[in-house]
Amino acid sequence: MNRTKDSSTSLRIAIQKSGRLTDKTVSLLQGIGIDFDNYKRNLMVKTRNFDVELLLLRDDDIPEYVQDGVCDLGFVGANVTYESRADVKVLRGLNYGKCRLSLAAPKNGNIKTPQDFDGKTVATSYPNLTRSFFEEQGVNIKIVGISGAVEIAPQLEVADAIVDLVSTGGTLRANGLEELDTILESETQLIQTNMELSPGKKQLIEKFLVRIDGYQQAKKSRYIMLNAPESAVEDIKAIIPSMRSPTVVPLAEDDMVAIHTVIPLNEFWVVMEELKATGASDIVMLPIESMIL
Ligand code: PRT
Ligand code: ZN
Repeated sequence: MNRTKDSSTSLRIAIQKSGRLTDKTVSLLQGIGIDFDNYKRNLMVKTRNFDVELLLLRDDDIPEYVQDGVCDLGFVGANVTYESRADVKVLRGLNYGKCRLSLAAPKNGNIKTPQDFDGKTVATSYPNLTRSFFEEQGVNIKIVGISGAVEIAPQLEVADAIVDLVSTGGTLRANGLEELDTILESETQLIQTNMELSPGKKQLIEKFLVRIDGYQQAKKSRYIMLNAPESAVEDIKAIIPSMRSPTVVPLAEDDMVAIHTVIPLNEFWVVMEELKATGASDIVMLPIESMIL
């Protein structure tokens, strides 16, 4: 079946109106050059310089809006998309809004493994993911659907244990619960409708993805500049895990050069220490706005 719902040429993108994902999603969109304002007051905003309309929604509604083609793309947590079972394509994992959907039970109780859940009552806002997990384990549970404050359910004796999102684990600890196993590792994803899109929209999505990839790469990288004796250049090249060969520029001072290159952020401190040992000095690290490879 060739389902089509493609009345306009602008890409329509769903983002969370107000919540944990909003600021980072808005920063990402602005970081890839999509210009808009008033997103806090309106449900739909037009962008100025890219043919995109943003629809501001509750996160729970996003997978379905994308599935039905009301929106072409959406930014939403994997936890929400997988729980919804919406028929959508995942285009990118976006490395923010990270959390995990975990099993937890009272610390001083006798539930310690998924098998110990057999015959127990489990409170969760994620009944579908919870049911599938326990079915796969061959464990019989009763689910109590709760939409908020799931972690107090055991204290209220509404349930024996819970399945909920965890990021630092602070909420579980504060409620005397122990994390036992993980059902899903989640992050914000860019999802796309499976409805047939016009060639114009497909092209826009391609452009959009190139920008997102550049933005993501830039976030993980730093531009570094340093001065060094010319005699150390070969040693320095061996240390720097550069994308390509670094730029080496002679300095006015005799036998000194400036070296510029890009390195992965997570290698900066180790690389910096090794560089200093070669005689490098004046090492400067700068964030990068975007990077098109
Ligand atoms: O109003 P709307 O429906 O749009 O928003 P919401 O209230 O349903 O969701 P929101 O804004 O709270 O979260 C949006 C998304 O952020 C989630 O769907 C996840 O993908 C992601 N995310 C990342 C989290 C967390 N981390 C998180 N820690 N969502 C919720 N939590 C909650 C969790 O439910 C628990 O109550 O934080 C508490 C645990 O946190 P820690 O740090 O104490 O472990
Ligand atoms: Zn929600």
